[in-house]
Amino acid sequence: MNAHDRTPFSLPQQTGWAKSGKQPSIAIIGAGMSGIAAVVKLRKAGYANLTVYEKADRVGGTWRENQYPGLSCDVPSRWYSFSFALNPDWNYRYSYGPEIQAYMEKTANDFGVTNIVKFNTPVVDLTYEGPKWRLTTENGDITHYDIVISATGVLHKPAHPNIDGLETFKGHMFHTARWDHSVDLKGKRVGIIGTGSTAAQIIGDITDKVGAMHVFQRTPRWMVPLPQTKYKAAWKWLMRKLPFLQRRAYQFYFDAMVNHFSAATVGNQKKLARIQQICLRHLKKGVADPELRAKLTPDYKAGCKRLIFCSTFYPAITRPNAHLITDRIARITPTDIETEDGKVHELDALILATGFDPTAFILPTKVTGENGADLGTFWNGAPRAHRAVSMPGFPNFWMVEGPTGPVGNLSLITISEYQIDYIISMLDKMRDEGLAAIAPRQEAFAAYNQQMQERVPETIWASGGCDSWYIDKSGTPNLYPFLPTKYLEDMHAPNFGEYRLMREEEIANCIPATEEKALVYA
Ligand code: NA7
Repeated sequence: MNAHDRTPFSLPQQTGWAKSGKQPSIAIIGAGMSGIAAVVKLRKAGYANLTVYEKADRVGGTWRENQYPGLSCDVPSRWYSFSFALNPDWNYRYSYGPEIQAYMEKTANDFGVTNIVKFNTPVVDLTYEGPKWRLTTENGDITHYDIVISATGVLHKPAHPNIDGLETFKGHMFHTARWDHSVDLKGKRVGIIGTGSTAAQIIGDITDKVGAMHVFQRTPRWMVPLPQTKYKAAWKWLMRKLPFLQRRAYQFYFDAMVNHFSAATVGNQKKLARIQQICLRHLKKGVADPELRAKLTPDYKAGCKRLIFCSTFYPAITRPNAHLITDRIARITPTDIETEDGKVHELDALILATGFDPTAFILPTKVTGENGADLGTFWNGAPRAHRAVSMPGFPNFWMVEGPTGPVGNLSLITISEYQIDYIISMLDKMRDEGLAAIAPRQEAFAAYNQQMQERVPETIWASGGCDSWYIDKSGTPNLYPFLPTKYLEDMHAPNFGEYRLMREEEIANCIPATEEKALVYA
């Protein structure tokens, strides 16, 4: 069956939640892009008993949280769209943050998602009481669900640098994901630590407005120019009148990014060399001063760290008020940053563009699976999942954008949608066969991850000679090492042999009952 075409919900006369004559109760954690897509797709598939928990007061996830100047998406808008809500009205080929946030909110409203979200309600604890999950919110409310879907996103926990004296700084200081809009940076001496995608966009946007921009670079980055275009009204009209053009455009960008950038990162040396040439040409064209250019030239291969798509950084860093500092930071004092060469850089404001904890996923929510297994301990700083969506020992717990899924220069919306379809296939299986729980088999999980582990050395993330946030405590990149199209094909047709398909009797036999469980099922 095509995973995108679902039959309406029907009740089989078997065991499990289906037998009770009810729909499964499903908790979705997170009202960002993945959470919105999950609600829309689950409903379309006939699963309507849905509750979304959101820690903040609005939908949008990363697009709600990140509000820094210059914020934009480096994946083309026509692909960075929900397949069920293509948008003829995108204003730019690469959308800016506020427009994407507005699109997220509009989609959530149009598809009736917003009204089932419990806002300002962080989930602090999830405990498996087979076959249900006990969900506890920060304010102490407890509810039991048949299914939990974690849609918390990947990069949401800001990483703060461990630099001597950081906390003593007396000027304005904030992480890029917690932008302080009350601070007017106009004319100020601004420092920024980090030169990733976020920093590049900020530097490109604000350098001409601030007094001085001090960029503290630990590692230079490869940058591809971003071919930005503003769409004309006539083009939007055409897209609206001929929706197949939107689908064509979606597919065009999908193919272009996967065939070039993804192919390069997973081992196509020719394409990789071509990307490096593009970056070098961009750098040469953008930075005339050989000394500055040398400082901005990475000593590792393009694609090893996530490629930056940005055309505003080089014009900004070459401005007279911009200063690229490559000496290591020695310490931070109340008024300045001192570098190891002994120089003192006085600052009014300090921006921490130091990225995120990529190993958090749903953590710090405490997740306890079968027999008391703790998810944080199970991952131990190197998160792994079966097909990026589930873990052995955590039945009926599914992740969207979980560990080892394809990320990088691609539309995560597409990946999320396939993962949600896959999860729906699992629910259909439960419904059709009256199952009480599903979890991946330990051996299937191990074999899947072993296969990835063996392929990883061929990727540029492992062989490119760099350190990056892709590499976790295991010392290897925590990424899908094949072409994303392979992942999507595999996700299209689940192999149920990889899973423990459990009936209620089996669960009662292996899960220790708790007092609360006794109450719930009394
Ligand atoms: P990134 O890509 O993780 O970049 C973080 C930057 O901060 C990077 O340049 C780091 O240098 C630098 N950094 C981190 N810690 C320190 C310390 N202690 N001292 C100096 N410099 C430091 O985060 P972004 O927010 O730019 O991008 C995150 C993702 O968001 C991006 O990949 C897209 O998917 C969207 P390093 O390179 O480690 O030497």
